[in-house]
Parts: sequence; C-alpha cells; structure tokens
Amino acid sequence: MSTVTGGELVVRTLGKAGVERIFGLHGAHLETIFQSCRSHGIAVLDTRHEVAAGHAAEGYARATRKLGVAMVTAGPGFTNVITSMANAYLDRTPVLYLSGAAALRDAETNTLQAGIDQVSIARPITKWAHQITTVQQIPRLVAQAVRIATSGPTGPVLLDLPSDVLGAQVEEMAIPEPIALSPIAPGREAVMRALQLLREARRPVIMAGVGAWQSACERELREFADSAGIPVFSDFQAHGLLPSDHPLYGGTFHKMADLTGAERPDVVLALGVRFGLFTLGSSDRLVPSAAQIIHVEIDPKEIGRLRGVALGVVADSREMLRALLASPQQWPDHSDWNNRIRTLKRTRLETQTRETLRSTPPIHPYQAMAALVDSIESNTTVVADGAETYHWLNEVIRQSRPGSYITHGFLGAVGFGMGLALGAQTADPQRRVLCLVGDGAFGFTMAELDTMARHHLPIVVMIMNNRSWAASQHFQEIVSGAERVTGTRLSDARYHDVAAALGCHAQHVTRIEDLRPALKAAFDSGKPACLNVEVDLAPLPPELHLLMARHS
Ligand SMILES: Cc1ncc(C[n+]2csc(CCOP(=O)(O)OP(=O)(O)O)c2C)c(N)n1
Repeated sequence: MSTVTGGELVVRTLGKAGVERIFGLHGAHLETIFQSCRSHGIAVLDTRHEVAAGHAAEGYARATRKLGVAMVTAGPGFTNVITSMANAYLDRTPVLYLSGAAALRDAETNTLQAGIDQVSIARPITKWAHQITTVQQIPRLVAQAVRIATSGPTGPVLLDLPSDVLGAQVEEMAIPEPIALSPIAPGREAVMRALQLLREARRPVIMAGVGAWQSACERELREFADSAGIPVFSDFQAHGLLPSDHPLYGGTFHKMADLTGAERPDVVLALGVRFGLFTLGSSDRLVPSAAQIIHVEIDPKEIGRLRGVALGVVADSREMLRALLASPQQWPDHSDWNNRIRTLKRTRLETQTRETLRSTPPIHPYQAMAALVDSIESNTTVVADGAETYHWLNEVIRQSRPGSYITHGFLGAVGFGMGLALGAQTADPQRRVLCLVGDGAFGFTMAELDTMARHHLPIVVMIMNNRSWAASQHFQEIVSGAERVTGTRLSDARYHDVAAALGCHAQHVTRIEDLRPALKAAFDSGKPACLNVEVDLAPLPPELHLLMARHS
C-alpha cells in the first residue's frame, strides 16, 4: 500500500470539505502543506505579512459565507496572525488557521520558532484550538475543525501542526465525508407571539444583524418586509441583504438615531443582531427603551445581553422568517411610517450634499465618498478600513448584494483592509473590489500592493489621505485640547509613488473634479491601482458625533 504525509492528509481533508484556496506565508514548518496544495490544485495566495493572510481568509469568508483558510508558520508567523484571529472571533467569521509548530521530538530544546504555547495563546480568541499530535488523527481532526468553524454561531478555529506530524508517512487512509448540519427552527408559539407583536405595532422595524447575513435570508427578508410593510435597518455585515435602493431600506443601524420624538419604533424584530457597539450599547438612542424587542439569535448568550426583550427566540434568522411567512397575515397599512423613513433618509443625503459642497481643495471627505459611490459598478465589493474614512462612507454607501460591504467589527482594528480586499477579490475574480483606507490604515500592510500585483488582482485601493490618524487626532483635540496634539499626525507621503514602484497603476488626486476620472482610469487600468486622495482633515463624520457623544 502506498503512503502519504501528514501534510497531504491535511490538504486532502480540506479539499473534500470544499476548500479551493488557502492564504498564507511560507515557512519550512509548512513545506509539506505547500507541496500538497501544489499537487492537488488548491491555490495558495502568498501574502507579504501573515496578518494579511489571516485577514484575506476573513475577507474570503465574508464575501462568500464559506470557510476561509489561513496558514502561518511556527512562532512569529503565528504571533503575526493573532489580530486577524481576534477579529474573526469577535465577528464570528469562519476561518481555519493552520499554524506550523516545532517537531514534537524537539519539545523543550530551545529550538527555532518554538517555546511558546500557540494553542493556549489562541484558545481565548477561537471557538476551538487544538494541537494534532498523531498523523493518523489528521483527517478526523481537520474535518472536526471545519465543522466547528462553519456551524452556527460560526467562528475561527486553530489547528497547530508540529512539523514531524506533518512530515510523517502513513498508509493511505479514508477521508471523512463532510456532514451538513440543519439550521435551528423556531418553536410555533414563539412565531405566533412574534406575529402578534408585529401586527399590533404602529411603527415596527426590522434590524438585520450578522446572524441574518450568515443565515442567507435575503430572499425571505425581502418577501417578509414587502408583505408586512416593515422597514429594514442593517448592521454592516447585513448591508446589502435588502438592496440599498429598496423602498423599505432605512440604512445602517446608526441612521435610526434620526427617528426622534413620536416617530420612534415601538416594536423591533432584531434578526441575528448583536447588541453593543453598533447599536450604541445600552443607550436608547437607536432602540427606544419602551420598544418591544423580538430578538432572534442563534447564540442564546446574545439575547438580553444589553436590553430586556419582549420575546427571545433561539433560532436561525432565515428559519424564523420562513416560519413568519408561513402564516399569512392581514398587515396594517404602514405606508405613512414607511414614507417618513424614506423622507428622513432623503433629507439626510440632501442636507449633507448641500453642506459639504465646495469647489476648491482640500476635497471634503463626504464629496470624495459620493464620487466613489457614483463610480463603482453595482456588483462591486467595497472594503472599508480606517476610522473616520469608513464613517464617511457609511453616509452614502449603497449596495445591492449581501457580503458586498466589508468593514469594521467589534475589534475595530485599523489596518485590516488590504488583506480583506485580497480575500474578497480571490473569492470572485469577475467582481471588482474597491478597498478604501485611511492613510494610517494603509501603512500597516501597504506591501500587500505587491501581493496584488504578483497575483494580478485588479483591486482599486483608494487612500483618504488627511495626513493624520484622524479619528485619534480629533479625539485628542476634543478630550485634551487642540494645542496638545501628540503622536497622531502623519505626513503628506507620496504613497502613489510606492504603489507605482510595486507595479500598480497610481495617481495622486487633489481636486474633486479629478476624482471621478481617476477612479475610472483606475478601474480601466486592468491592474491593481492606488489613488492617493488628499482630503480635508477638519470635518467630523456625523456618525462620529453620535459615538463621541456616547463616550464623552
Ligand atoms: C490596530 C489599531 N491600532 C490603533 C487603533 C486606534 N485608532 C483608532 S482610529 C485610529 C486612526 C485611524 O487613522 P486612519 O487609518 O488614517 O483613518 P482616518 O481616521 O484618518 O479615517 C487609530 C490609530 C486601532 N483602532 N487599531
């Protein structure tokens, strides 16, 4: 009988689970996996920093709702990917991290890239972390890791792979078949109570959160919102579940702050929502304290975390919507309520467009975002990094496809954008990807422009260059005083020259009238492109006013 290596078994098991691509950076500990990927046609996208490989696996998972896989070498490769692991953990992104590790036979010998307990480090920021110590156990444990990462609530897992386990030869063995798990459906009583609450509501809203996005409920959400006439707000991950131009789409959660006085929601159907940062914590600015909340969540820990609920339902969002749709109702006429939300949305856009209009440099960031949104094809995936940068984008972003807006989660780690964009672009080479970054955020992984160029990934990177860690500088000015700014300024670096040197199309943009043509030229170049756009540092995005008010 022929033999195979441990690395080969890892790759075959992943192949059987449907994995087509791995993001990683080489190290000798991983050599058997690299070689097996080569033999089995699993593509490896090699990045310039492990954190970008991790973020790329997240971006792939967030663009596709499938498992992302990242591999990093022992020691520093592992420590470099930790930010991605933490990000995936807090955002419930299904990523399998494979870490190389020193040979088991070299334990406690002060050998290379060893001496740290990678599993213990990963345990608090993963759903499951495990070191495989026997080559025969590889197929079973890799299959288990995939199942844990992809079953709800999804999340990251780590498999730690000692080099002698990966290199060991073993007789050919069977690879387990993947097991499909059926989603959790709600009980009938809960569905009837939810329908009653929604029927009796005068100003109901649906809030769609990460759980809604993960459940792939776009068809059911639209059908239910249309039939009941209930407007929908979404968190960032759920953006695009209901297309932004749908008459019932109100915007991202923060826009609910525009509903004031007697115009506030009275019943909220919270689908897969995780109350916290994006709902302004326990404050009642978005969801009034008097509102009755129907909270549908796959993870019972999320229900009642910050707010009391009228009805808690542990279930998959799509299953809940299917159950609601299965009992056709006579819905009250909500057209006045819907019209009010549409008017507020339109007024916000018109006011901002008017107030930020200017024809001379520096470019107002809101105008830059408006130009961006006008310049992208409807199926473009937008990745947004930076801080004020993404808050500005939130004012105007309109997407029509789930998974097409990828931005910050609870970790709030600036610098993830370039990696996420790599993952989103490889997930679907036909779709265009725009990566919007602050100048600070760009600096973390600007070498990934080289990855984009080497792999012919025509991502358009747009830098909002305000020569500052703007959110930090503004915070400092407000809290400590404008005269005490320290450590938060950046320079007017010629980032476009760096991009050109790495083989990208590049342009420096200082005037608003040049931005649309520059974006068009960037998309038309067929290459990765980088626009270094000089924008005004002074204005504060409206969402940040809301957040700062909360923290002051
Ligand atoms: C990895 C990381 N380091 C530091 C911070 C703290 N921080 C929050 S916002 C911010 C400024 C971001 O600047 P930039 O990327 O230029 O975006 P801008 O605010 O200018 O849009 C910093 C440093 C963070 N959130 N994440």
